[in-house]
Amino acid sequence: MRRLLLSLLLTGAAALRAEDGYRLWLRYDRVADGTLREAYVAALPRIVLAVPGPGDLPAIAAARDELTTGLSGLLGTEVPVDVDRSGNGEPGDGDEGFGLTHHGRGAFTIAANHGAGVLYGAFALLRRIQTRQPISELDVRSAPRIQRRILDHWDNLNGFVERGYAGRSLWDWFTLPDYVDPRYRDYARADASVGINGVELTNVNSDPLVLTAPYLSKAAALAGVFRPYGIRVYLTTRFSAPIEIGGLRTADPNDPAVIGWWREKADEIYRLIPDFGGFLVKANSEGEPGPQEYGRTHADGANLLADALAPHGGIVMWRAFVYDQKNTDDRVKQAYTEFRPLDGKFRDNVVLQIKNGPLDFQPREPFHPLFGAMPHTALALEVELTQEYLGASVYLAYLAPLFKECLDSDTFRPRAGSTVARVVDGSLDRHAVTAIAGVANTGADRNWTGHPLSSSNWYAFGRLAWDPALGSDLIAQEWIRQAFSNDPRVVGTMASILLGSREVAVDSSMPLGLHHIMARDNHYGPGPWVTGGRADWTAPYYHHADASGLGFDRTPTGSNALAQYAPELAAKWGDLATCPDNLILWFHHLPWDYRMRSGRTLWDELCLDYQKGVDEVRAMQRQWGSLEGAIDGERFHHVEALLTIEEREAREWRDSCILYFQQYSRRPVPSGVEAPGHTLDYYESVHLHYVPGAPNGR
Ligand code: BDP
Repeated sequence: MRRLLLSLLLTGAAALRAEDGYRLWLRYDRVADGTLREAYVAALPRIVLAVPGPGDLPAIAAARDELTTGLSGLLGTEVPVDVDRSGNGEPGDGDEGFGLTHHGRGAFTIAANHGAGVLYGAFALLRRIQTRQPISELDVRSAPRIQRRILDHWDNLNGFVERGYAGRSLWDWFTLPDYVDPRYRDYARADASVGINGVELTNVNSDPLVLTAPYLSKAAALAGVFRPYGIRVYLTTRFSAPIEIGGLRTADPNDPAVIGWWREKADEIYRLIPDFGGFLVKANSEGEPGPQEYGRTHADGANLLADALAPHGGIVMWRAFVYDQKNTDDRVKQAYTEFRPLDGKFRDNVVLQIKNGPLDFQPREPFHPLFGAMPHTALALEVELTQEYLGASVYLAYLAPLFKECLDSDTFRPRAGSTVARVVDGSLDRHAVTAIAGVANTGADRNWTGHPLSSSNWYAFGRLAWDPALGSDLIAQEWIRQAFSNDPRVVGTMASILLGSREVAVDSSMPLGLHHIMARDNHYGPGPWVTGGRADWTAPYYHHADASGLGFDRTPTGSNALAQYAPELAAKWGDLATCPDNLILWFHHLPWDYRMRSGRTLWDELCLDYQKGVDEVRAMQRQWGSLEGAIDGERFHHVEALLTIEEREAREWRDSCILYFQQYSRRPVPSGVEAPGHTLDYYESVHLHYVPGAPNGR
């Protein structure tokens, strides 16, 4: 009896062991089921890393280290790891692919053409064991569908992370390059474990200082830590850098001195960082300088940098997030208008980097029309992992469904089946470079991403970048099993919470295709009343609430943004009978009494959607509550508290938006919607100070 009690206590203690989240999905805790553990041990008498030819030693060492740490944790035994350079093993797959083969009782082989593939194979094997999949008789191959899988860190040199909600920057620029925080290596391990092979270190609103010699040597130190993990470093560049740090009088892309300056700068960078990835550029957007100041095009600007990088194999990721307050056309149309005529005018080593939607990372947008409009240009997808418009690191929002929504969208160009994923992975138009970027959600918080569940977005981004065909559900389950538990009840409950969470965020903040009605500057919380300043940063610009109804008319009677899509989509979204409810107010201005599919009026539906958002958060709270005791207390209580905030704020969104729109609808709130907690005046007066990640602080 005493022994039973003791063992119960011990199991309980193990289950409830404090977890601060630092280990992410690389926890490598012992496989508790003895039979299963023995089966893994039996299948792994030794591991052979088969990689032909010499070289790649750091990557192979990294793979070996990870296997040693991982397997001794998971299996409690040392598995010998040998390297076979003979080239006799199974061939690998491309530069980064790998094969995992188990030949009966013999060795387990991880085969690849290069070190990076071996490393990815090692992580894949560890993932299999961590998620309790069988490995005996295994024979699988895997290779990434997209070449450059990059995290963009919007980190400033002063340590502040723009739109970062997980603390200060991971990069301690001040002490680099002398002090190299061991955390940089753990960061690289996490990236490599999901196949991320590029790290763009700095904010798109760029500080030219990063291109000066002292900072380049700091970047080089980071590149040195990342290199064994197959990761290249990229930097943002400020277009006016030749003036600011080069002492030139112009940054005109046609000026010979400017051309020479960039060439020399590229040479200098490559002397320090021989495998430097390239530049990410935000130009002529939101006040950033660019080629248009000199009467040149975006292509001229991009090609200037591309030519400087080309001799070294570097690329330019030129951002299509471009709009101008002086342009009176619908903001969501402006990037297409600007860039489409430039199709085919970019160098081969330029990738045009396009946000998933045409506005700006809203909770829901249709895909960006440029994905179907530039067959002669390499196009990269940019998604935002950091939850700028989805409740910072306070709301629970698993974003794989959002990323997938874009990747799986059919552009219908040139024909049906031409999904964004196929545009981005190059299978449609075969470009020299393919790339995908995620705006990172990491920071110096102990658990890396602030909300204990939002490292799932980091994980999901990497997995989808490797293979856009993977399902959100599978990815969620993998992550839960590794980051939390293999207990089927935990996996099932948590997966159900994660998979629904993005839709909850939509329902509770911007349902039915509403967009850009958040608070000014910090983008946190409701702000349908935000006016003043530049029009395209106000809310009424987007919701068009008036006595006649609500929504942005983007059909031919309005801005006709629809015309930027293939005729199949223009027809589908333009017709109220076929436009899905979740985009209806994105494309249409509808009367308050418009009959929705549900049979309810638009007004009633809107109110009930906001109520649904609140109810759904409460349902998540109940589901989460059922996990108490099944997962560690530290993370359990952290999420529990954040859900309490999310529920309170879902009520604020509901009450303030309903009261605000009611001024125009002049209709009673339908039954089933709870009474508001405060008056509209109160909500409009709420001013949050120092929301993390807000560039202006207040
Ligand atoms: C907006 C952010 C801003 C970024 C900008 C961008 O509010 O902080 O600089 O996107 O992507 O959503 O350049």
